[in-house]
Amino acid sequence: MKNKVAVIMGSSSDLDKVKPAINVLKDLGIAYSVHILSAHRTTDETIAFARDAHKTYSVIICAAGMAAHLAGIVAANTTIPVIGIPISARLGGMDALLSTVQMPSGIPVATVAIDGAKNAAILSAQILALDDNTLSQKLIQMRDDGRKAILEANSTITDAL
Ligand code: RP5
Repeated sequence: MKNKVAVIMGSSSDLDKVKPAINVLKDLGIAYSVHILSAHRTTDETIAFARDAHKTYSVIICAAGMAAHLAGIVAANTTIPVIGIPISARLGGMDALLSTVQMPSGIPVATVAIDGAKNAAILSAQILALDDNTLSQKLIQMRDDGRKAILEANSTITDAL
């Protein structure tokens, strides 16, 4: 499996909400590249990217807001896994959530929460970790760090209030 994730967003205005995904990929040492491509404004380029993606990437993360068709149009043009991040540009992100998650049968998009960029990167890492034991160990460590952070918060919350 090629150890590379493509992160695509529909507009440069999405970047701040996508950065947590990029930070996770960096922290886990996963090779990635970042792209701005729009389902509606660069349709031909987006489809061309998706059709060639299997040559370079193992997973594609697509972030878009409003009528968020980016993940869907990418998924329709590749068989590598596509993870969708609905971005909260308008309507609290419900518009993007439904546009991303409500795919017809046969063309799945693995959709994370509204602005759930971090989970998109973790899910992509879990896919890559299927045949990468080093990455798998890093994910186990990340889970353990999360567990310890909650236990630490639990042990101090009463005294803090
Ligand atoms: C979507 O429309 C983008 O993903 C962005 O979330 C939203 C607004 O885009 P801009 O008008 O800021 O370029 O396609």
